[in-house]
Amino acid sequence: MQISAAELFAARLPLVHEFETSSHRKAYLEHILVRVTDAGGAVGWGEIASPSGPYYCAETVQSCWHVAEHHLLPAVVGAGWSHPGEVPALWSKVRGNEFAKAGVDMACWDLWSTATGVPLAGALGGTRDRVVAGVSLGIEPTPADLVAQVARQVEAGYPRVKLKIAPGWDVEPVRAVRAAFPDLDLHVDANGAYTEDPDHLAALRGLDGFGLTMVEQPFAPRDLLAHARLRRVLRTPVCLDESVTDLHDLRTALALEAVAILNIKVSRMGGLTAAVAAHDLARDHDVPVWCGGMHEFGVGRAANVALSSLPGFTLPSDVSASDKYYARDVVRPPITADHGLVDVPWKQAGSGHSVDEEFVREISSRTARVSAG
Ligand code: OSB
Ligand code: MG
Repeated sequence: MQISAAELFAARLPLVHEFETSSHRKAYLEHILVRVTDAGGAVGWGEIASPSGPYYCAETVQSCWHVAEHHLLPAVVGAGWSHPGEVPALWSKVRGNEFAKAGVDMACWDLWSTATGVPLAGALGGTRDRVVAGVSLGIEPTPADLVAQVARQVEAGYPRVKLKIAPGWDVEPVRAVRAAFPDLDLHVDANGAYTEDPDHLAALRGLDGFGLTMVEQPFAPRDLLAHARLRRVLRTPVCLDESVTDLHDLRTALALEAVAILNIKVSRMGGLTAAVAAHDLARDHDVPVWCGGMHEFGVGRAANVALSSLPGFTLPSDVSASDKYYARDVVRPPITADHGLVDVPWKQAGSGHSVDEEFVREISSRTARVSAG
């Protein structure tokens, strides 16, 4: 396989409901869509779902654009490869920049599975027909607002809800949600906002009695030792997100016993190739995994669904329907959920969703093209 040209689109979609995390608040998202073509005219799409600012990780939309245009695509365009698993080796000299890598890696998987006529889920080693979807809810003005948001999602059929927490927004809102929904599969995600200060540890201990499925990324990404220590004092399983950006991180976390559950994000791991490898390693260590999201548009969302069909993804994934976030998605059909279940498209080659290219061009403020020669 040989990619003859690649295009980048900085595409913007408004969010149907503003989303607030421990670090910031947003009303629309701008993601970079990657379109690759081979000499035969086959097309593959990927999504660089970086947040705009460097708060979740060090990358930004601008840094991803730069790295994709000047470092990743020049390494890939014109190069020969026979399986997408070989693609990351083409940019092995580029350190970090996982979100940028993920979008290009994803486009190559989509191209290859489309061109060879296999469903993306099958190409990745998936086995499930349907994926259980969970939703992620941001910080709301009051606990009552949050309970109302949870009620909406439970009514929509989602069986698992994750709540963003931050110091000052933890025990009280979780108590309110738990009181309203005693049996709901509920977990919390702190995006690294806590430290081992006594106040913070008291709040984390205060969450331990609510029967949460996990507490996700309480401490800073590099602080694996604090996560290992917390595991020894909490009953609630500790899940890692930001801490694990590659297989080395995961091996270290496993050796330190800092991880009970792993959130695998295609973006954070640098692509589908790495995400599958992380799944395999976690599975070898009996660590359950689930697929996290970055509020992906349909391109990245479809890749998340395909990935979630692998056998180690035994916990609900953040693969809610497109319409939870966007009134109109960039793919046709959009991703839909029925009673919290998303069908894995096994009948079509590739991701099973085609990109509405006219719409993508309409919502893009910037494009770039890299071609061979
Ligand atoms: O930590 O999981 C996270 C969104 C932006 C940054 C970090 C996170 C998230 C989510 C998104 O929770 C969930 C989704 O895409 O459905
Ligand atoms: Mg998270």
